[in-house]
Amino acid sequence: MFSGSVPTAQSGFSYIEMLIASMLVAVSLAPAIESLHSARLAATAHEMDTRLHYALSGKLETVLAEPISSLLYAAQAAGGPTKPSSYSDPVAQPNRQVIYLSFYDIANDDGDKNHFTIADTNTDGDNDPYTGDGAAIDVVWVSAAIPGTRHRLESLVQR
Ligand SMILES: [Ca+2]
Ligand SMILES: [Ca+2]
Repeated sequence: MFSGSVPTAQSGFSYIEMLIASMLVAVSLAPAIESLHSARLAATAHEMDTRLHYALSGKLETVLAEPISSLLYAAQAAGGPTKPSSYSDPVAQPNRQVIYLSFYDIANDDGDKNHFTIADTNTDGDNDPYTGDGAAIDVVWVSAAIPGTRHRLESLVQR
């Protein structure tokens, strides 16, 4: 006779079970989709960061290739290590690259342990260390930065 179980309307998933399963899938997909979106945003930010870094290093290399006399002239014209030099991008340029220049007291010749002050005999009386007898500046500090970002590179140029 008939010994196996008889399929009934109770076998398989009920409508409620299917509904609950669908809701569980939907609820668990939301965080997965959210994390994919976050990962995509992070990758985009990283790509932008990398592009800015390489653009700034290229700018720094260009400036470092300049003759030291030109760097000293631009440093004097800028008037200090916090003032943008003429090698900087125009003010309105997006992701503006700013070049800062200064003489650099690498050997602490004036004994004040400040690299941005220098022993100036001031024999020409103009209080400008870039001119006169004190103009034998051997080291120039060069800094390239993108204001408003963490991008900043520094280097020294020796005569
Ligand atoms: Ca000094
Ligand atoms: Ca001087």
